[in-house]
Amino acid sequence: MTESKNALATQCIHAGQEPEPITGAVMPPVFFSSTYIQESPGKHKGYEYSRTHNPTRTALQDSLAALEGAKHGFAFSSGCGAMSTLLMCLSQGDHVVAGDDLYGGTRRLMAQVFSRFGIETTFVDLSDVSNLEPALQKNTKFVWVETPTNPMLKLSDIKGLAKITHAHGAALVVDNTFATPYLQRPIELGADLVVHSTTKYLGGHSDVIGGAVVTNNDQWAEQLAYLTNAVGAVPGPMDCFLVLRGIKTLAARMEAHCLNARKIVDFLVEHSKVEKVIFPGLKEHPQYELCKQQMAHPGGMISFVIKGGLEAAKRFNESTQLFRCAESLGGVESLIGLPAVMTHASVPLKVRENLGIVDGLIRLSIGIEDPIDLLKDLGQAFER
Ligand code: P1T
Repeated sequence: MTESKNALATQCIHAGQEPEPITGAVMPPVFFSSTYIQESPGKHKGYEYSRTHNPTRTALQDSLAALEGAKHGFAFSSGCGAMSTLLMCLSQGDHVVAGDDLYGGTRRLMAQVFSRFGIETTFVDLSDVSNLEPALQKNTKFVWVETPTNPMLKLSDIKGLAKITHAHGAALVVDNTFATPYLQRPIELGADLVVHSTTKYLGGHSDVIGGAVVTNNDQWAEQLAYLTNAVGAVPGPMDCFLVLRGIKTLAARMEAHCLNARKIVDFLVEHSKVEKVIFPGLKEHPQYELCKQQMAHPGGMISFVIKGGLEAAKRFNESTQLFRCAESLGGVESLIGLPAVMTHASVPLKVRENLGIVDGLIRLSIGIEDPIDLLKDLGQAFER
């Protein structure tokens, strides 16, 4: 028998999702119980209280860990809840080096919230590995990147960063939300911890908010288990079920997102009203070669700069019909947004300007509709 070509597609459907032992239910049941009977005080079946453990959450955590090739998975109530809990593994006086282009809420968490507790973050462009060493301090505990980044789609060399991070005795955290384990497996490349907003491609249908952290490292897992319970940013069982259901079709959806994105990129690069297209699968992209090595496909996200600045960009966002103007990404439906005004409004203007998050920058999350309809929609919006 030949080897399977797409083992991950199978894992998406089966990993962590064993039939329920009592009834044989093929889908993991949604266990709404907040508490579990104890035969005698302290004697139970592994579940005592749903903040600590819940069987539907266990199924999701096992699935997420398997997909990322990790031993341990932890699910949270949102991507921000996952990141907050992970940052709480640090202590006052610890330091983080983070990529300079991050989801606005991630930067806000580090720069505005954790800084108040004495955890400082230095933001540097980690698409260039040589920028890491000078930013490291004696007290650096985490090196934290998104790759691809939100919204500039910069890539970081995970292997290269892991080497330097580990030589320094720190841990590499990779936010794999944009790529998903279907396109990129950071743990195999040396990352210690992988973060997700499961709200996005993993959930896949824009109907749930969730987050996750996975790791192969037993010590980090122990801390995360402790903090999951101590902090309590846990998802409800129905949310876990929705993410699990989304994961089942991840492979099929990602293939469609990627195919559609490629067609839309080809259209945009030719369009006279487009100043610049940012997509890691374009030869002009600074990390085009890295993309080919590190990712199975460049993904389903595209950023582009429209000619005419803020007014043109706003009008374009108002003019699309299939592309809904909304925050978020990674759902089956195509979304359009203006990072400077929406997802990255909390990033200081100077920082935005330095990063290239200009007023005319438009971010597209390419859905799985018929690509012809998506192209027609963009075409008519340009006409307007
Ligand atoms: O929204 P939440 O589930 O809390 O996840 C936060 C988050 C973390 N990491 C990345 C890379 C993200 O893009 C996000 C959330 N991003 C959006 C809502 C957005 O529209 O970009």
